[in-house]
Amino acid sequence: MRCVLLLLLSCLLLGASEPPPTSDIDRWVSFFNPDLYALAGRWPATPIVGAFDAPASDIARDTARATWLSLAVFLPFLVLPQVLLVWIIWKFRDRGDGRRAATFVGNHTLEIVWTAIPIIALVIVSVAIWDLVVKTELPPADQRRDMVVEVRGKSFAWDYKYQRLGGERPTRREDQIEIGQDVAGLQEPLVLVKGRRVILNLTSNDVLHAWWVPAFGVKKDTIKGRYTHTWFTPERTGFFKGQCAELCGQGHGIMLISALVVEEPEFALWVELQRRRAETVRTWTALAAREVDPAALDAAVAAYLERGADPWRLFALRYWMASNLLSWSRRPNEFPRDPDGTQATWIAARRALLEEAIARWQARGGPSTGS
Ligand SMILES: [Cu+2]
Repeated sequence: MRCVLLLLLSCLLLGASEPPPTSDIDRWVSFFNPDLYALAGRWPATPIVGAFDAPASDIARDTARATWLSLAVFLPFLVLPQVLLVWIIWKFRDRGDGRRAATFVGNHTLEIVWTAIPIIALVIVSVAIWDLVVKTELPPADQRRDMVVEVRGKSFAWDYKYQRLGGERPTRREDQIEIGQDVAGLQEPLVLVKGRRVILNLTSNDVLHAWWVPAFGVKKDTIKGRYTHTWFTPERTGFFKGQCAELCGQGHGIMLISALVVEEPEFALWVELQRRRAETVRTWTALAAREVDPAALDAAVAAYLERGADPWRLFALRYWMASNLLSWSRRPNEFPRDPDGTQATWIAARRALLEEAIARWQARGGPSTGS
């Protein structure tokens, strides 16, 4: 009865009508962090795209449009003089008939024309991009429903703190999620909601960095000791890559950024997973040991489940162990290989150990026999 009530409560909280996707752990791990599946080797394989070909935010869309307009207006200024130059060189070439080149000094009409035309071009572009300039320089007036994230650059990774999740629900203290690098030190993606404006407050722990995701159309320096700000509204779901855009040291080239834009129900699921994450650390410590001690694993699983064994908590435990194992297995130098095993079999074996520990806990009768 208690489990059913907890499940109903979870469903209400999540706005979902279905039980948690317990049987589909791998799909959700890959959904929330595609980089973990991107490559069998060390480096994430998803490319950085989207500045002009597939903008994914309001700012990026407007920036792409402004860039194409500028190009269309200013390209003739690049092309026309070159065409004229080639034509004049050919037309007035030395024909060997002794004619001398004519010289001119000053032509007011010509000077007025070649001053006026660029001014008109600049005015056309300025008028067209005025709204975008204002939008990117002035903070949004009404931020009550916005997501607010603190972005912290450090050599050579990014930490994120969700100061506000945004949307209709007020953000509770436990919802102030902090993410950054996972158990294996791999950069975690920033997770955003389609259609929900996000305000980034950026700073740095050390040197200058710059948070740049081309598909969102924003690039902002992070500076130690002060905050810079930028904002945009993601308009497409998907996985978008970027990277540090301020030369910051030896690891600058691998200071990658990934951002995942999801719909509201998936974001609610992600929040629920994050809220339970810290509680899974003990189980992970037991499961990641070179030699798993079944007693220690049983104790860790019991400690976690005794605080609540509803399907969402079980889902969160399985999710984080699957995610951690996958990430951990991508450390080729430190990966604890079985003598004759592969990473996949190692992952499967560890997940089987977890399932056995859960089964033993359930066989013991759950919370009532745990104490
Ligand atoms: Cu850098």
